[in-house]
Amino acid sequence: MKTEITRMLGMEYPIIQGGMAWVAEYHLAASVSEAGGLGIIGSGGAPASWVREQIREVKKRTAKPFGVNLMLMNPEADEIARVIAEEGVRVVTTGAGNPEKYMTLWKEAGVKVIPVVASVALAKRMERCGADAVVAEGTESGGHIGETTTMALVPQVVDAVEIPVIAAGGIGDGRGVAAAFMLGAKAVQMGTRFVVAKESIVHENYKQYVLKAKDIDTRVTGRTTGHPVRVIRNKQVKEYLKLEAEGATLEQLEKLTLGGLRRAVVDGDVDTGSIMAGQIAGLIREEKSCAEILRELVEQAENLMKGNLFDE
Ligand code: TUI
Repeated sequence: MKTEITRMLGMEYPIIQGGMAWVAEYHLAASVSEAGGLGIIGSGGAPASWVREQIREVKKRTAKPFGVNLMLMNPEADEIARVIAEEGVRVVTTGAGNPEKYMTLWKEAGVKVIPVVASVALAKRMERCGADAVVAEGTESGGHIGETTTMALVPQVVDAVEIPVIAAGGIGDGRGVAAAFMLGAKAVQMGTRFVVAKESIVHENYKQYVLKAKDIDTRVTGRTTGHPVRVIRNKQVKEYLKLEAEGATLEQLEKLTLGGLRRAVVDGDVDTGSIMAGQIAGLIREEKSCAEILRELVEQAENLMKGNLFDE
């Protein structure tokens, strides 16, 4: 499955692991890269010193390419952008904003820049300022999301830009991978599938929530605050949505979610924590190693793309 993206980034398979805050640390990133995909360290809200350590830990574990995701609302985003350039990271993805101001720094350091976008407008703008590719992320995704579904967003972004497009949101197995290729994507990015990888350090309680989730179990909090975030429903989400419907202030709402992702991922507090996951959680039933996940994805997608679509 060689594509423009596997050639550009030097990995075996066109599969990129999402840069999930608190989840995408060096164990997961190194395992995905070592298995032939592209592992990503997720900076989330972490300090720049943490990101530097994580990069060095991945380098100790694999000689294969890996990337770093810069979450642009991070208060240390400027420092992290410099760490990425200094440490010779090959690929950077960005989320939750517009990374334009870091473009020159990264291009001069030879870093491939792949902004995550949720609209055609931002994809075009990113291409104009020198992005090497974009991830078009549909609203099925977990965490901070846009409005448009993957099915509708990906072909529209593909038609709007010349650079290669990577599809994300709602992809959980080889059928999703093949479908993304049919929409014109040159690779996929998957988050939820890797949350429950054997190598993922996510608390067991969190993994169980993902593994037991049904198709209708995610909710979007923060639609009224301008920061919509998809999570698996729990006690806290019920309370949040009730307050939001009653017109609570941003301050009241933020009190509920402050530190919520850490509580869920690290402490396993699945009652008051934020269990970020995509709508595809309902499809994911088993914990598997990154190597198994990648092998199955590729095998299933290749088989489908050979044209073995129908019963007879
Ligand atoms: O960034 C993500 N997903 C994330 S970031 C995150 S950390 C967080 N934690 C708690 C609360 C909120 C966030 C969790 N999940 N995905 C990429 C993504 N980017 N999705 C949507 C966007 C986006 C949205 C608007 C990108 C740019 C944008 O507008 C930029 C502009 O200036 O026009």
